[in-house]
Amino acid sequence: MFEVRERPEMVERAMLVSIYFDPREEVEAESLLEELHELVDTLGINIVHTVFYRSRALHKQFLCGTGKAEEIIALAKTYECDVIVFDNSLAPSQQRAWEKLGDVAVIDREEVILDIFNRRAQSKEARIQVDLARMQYALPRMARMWGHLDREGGGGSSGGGAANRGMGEKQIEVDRRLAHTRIDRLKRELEDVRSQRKTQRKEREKLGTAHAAIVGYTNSGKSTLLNQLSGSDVLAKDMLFATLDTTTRRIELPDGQPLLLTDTVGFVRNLPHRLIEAFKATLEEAVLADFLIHVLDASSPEIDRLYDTTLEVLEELGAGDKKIITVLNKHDLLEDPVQRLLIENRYPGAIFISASRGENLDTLMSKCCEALADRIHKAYYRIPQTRGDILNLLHRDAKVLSTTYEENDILLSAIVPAAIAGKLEAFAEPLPTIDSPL
Ligand SMILES: Nc1nc2c(ncn2[C@@H]2O[C@H](COP(=O)(O)OP(=O)(O)OP(=O)(O)O)[C@@H](O)[C@H]2O)c(=O)[nH]1
Ligand SMILES: [Mg+2]
Repeated sequence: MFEVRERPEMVERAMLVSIYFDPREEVEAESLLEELHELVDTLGINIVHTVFYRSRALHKQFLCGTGKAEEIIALAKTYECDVIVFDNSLAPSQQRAWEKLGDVAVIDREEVILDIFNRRAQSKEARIQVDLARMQYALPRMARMWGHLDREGGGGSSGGGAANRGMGEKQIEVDRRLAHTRIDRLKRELEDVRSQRKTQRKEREKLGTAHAAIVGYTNSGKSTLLNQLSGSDVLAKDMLFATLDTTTRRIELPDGQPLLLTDTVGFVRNLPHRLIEAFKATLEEAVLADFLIHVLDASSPEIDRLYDTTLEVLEELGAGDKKIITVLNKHDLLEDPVQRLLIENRYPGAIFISASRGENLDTLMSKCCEALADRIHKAYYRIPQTRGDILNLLHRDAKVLSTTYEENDILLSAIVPAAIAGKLEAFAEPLPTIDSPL
């Protein structure tokens, strides 16, 4: 693959840095730093030191003052770090300034997340989306490559610097153009993915089956829940961003109604906006579902922040006003009854469950039925004339719109309430697209 940036192939020893400015940000910054720790762990990089620092003012070049920046670089040298990872988001110029100052690779939270996504992406769709986000991230940072070229060239010979600089400039121009071309191509490919998804969705809509999406913070237990409810085996693992592809499974609700359940990509605080943008094709499933199941890790001390993050991302996706069933997962890990009570009060109407142990899932299923209670949809059926029972049911509980006969079958279009859709599903036909009787 065409790489726009040069990076050390193997980074092994990392130093984490978080700089905050307002004392009121301290608690949040600290918990974000802990999460960065987990994210970097996920990449298999050793963390040998951490700097958590409050700067009294925001400095343009290094975020903090030059003196502190030099101190941080000296620490990185002492600990023999080959990469400094900032929790703060760094502008391309800041990243360059730090790398120049320390002669060490410098990345930020966004790049860490992009790297994790890059490793996890498997399907073609996920690959395109991750590649697009990475290219867009890399583009304004391409001048960094410059530095590398420059250093390499300038190393031995004096006087060769200018020529090398010229080559570097030319190279960067070529790379930029290539990057733009690639971004355009990825965008086109993504459009194709979107239209394929649209077609698939239309097929589903024709059958009128209800659809719910499982959303929530990464590692909250979404895939485990889908697996438990549908008996499938989506990878569910104690790691961040185990799932990058949506998986849809069909389950049956207690009232007999079928429900399509989609597992989605987990969210994280400060999820790079461009990743949300890039993953829109995948995340659209959440926007278009009839309702959402929000899985929260009730055992996390950060539960409120996890909750807020998910709602913020949903808002950003345009799914902020969806009907949401909140489940408080991992209740088996909640030992303190006071804590449990606090959570219960904080999230009225939410259901404590354990996805891994399969506990209280029947309550969740009833809630799903309730969520669909007032759902009606148009459907089209082919019913053998011998099935008087089904015909009676339709005439009694649905609104029949049209009836035609075809050999021994009756073709019917009707507006059907969710409660009886399950019983009729075996007779459902795709809605005819031409000469629709509806
Ligand atoms: N104790 C306990 N652990 C659980 C429960 N549900 C899930 N887990 C564990 O939590 C971890 C994450 O589960 P996943 O289902 O992969 O989480 P996810 O939300 O799909 O995560 P991403 O795909 O990374 O967003 C796994 O190790 C699960 O075994 C639960 O009810 N109790
Ligand atoms: Mg998952």
